[in-house]
Amino acid sequence: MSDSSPGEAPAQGEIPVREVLVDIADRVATVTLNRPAALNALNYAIKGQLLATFLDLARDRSVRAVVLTGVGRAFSAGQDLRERLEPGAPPLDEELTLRYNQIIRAIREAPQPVIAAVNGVAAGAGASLAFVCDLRIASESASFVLAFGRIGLVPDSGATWTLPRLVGAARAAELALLGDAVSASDALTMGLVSRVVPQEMLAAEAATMAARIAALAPGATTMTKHLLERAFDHDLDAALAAEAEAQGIAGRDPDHSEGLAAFMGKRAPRFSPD
Ligand code: LHQ
Repeated sequence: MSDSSPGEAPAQGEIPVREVLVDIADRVATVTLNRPAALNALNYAIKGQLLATFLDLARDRSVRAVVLTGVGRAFSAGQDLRERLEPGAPPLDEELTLRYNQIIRAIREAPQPVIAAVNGVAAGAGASLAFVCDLRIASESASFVLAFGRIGLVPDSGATWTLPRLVGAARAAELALLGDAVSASDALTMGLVSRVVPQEMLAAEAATMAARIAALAPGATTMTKHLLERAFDHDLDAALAAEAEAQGIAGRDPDHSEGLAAFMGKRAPRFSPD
């Protein structure tokens, strides 16, 4: 367990033996990338721990929201490029299939909404990680860099799928092909993030957002996440049908009765108490 917050070093006295720190409190999991000396570049250890963490969290129904962030001045600089130069480094298609793609799917398929609290630069697959989250908030010092082209690669880890959905085809093409850094304020303008806050406010902002989500009815929240994911793949008829099916399930959930009772009683609802 760690008390570290976005952009802050682990608590004094704590030995940062893990590349991914996980703190669970009040139904919220905070997952923190912890290789600050390498700008949280993604090596085998961090990728393995990140996948294991999200698979574990998916099974933990007491966790209702997840915050993903980084220690230090970066969210993540993407693939650890030094690791790519090691003898025996696997081919990139294998690396993606065995590691990155599984992490991306685990975040996407997680029952909990995942909030990226982008505390600094997010480059390459580090940007892709942020893009696949359900919500993105950024500190004023955050930036996004589609750095793939600079090293002769294509955007990966879902970025060719997520980015056009987030910012539209024209901006996605410019970001992917030119690879210019996008500042936090430009990211806000183009809808790549939904909020920008001063660095010192990022942890509190993410925690408040996560706590609000954690207080909602979990079944409906999970279904809302997954309905929104399908928004750009469905036609209207399919979306209406999917909403009706999900609403049928939500309507039979005791949390709906609790919500109605709370409204009528002019009190706050107590959804799915543990
Ligand atoms: C790093 C890295 C890094 C190792 C900074 N690795 N050490 C690729 C292949 C395989 C499969 C799947 O997918 C992918 C997708 C990708 O992610 S491709 C894109 C990989 N990432 C990049 O190309 C970004 C490389 N980094 C940068 O361009 C810069 O470092 C950024 C713009 C992130 C930050 O710039 P600065 O603020 O000027 O920091 P810096 O460059 O001085 O870096 C600080 C340290 O972090 C430095 O180490 P050192 O020992 O010299 O202090 C860097 O070497 C290290 N670092 N990124 N990806």
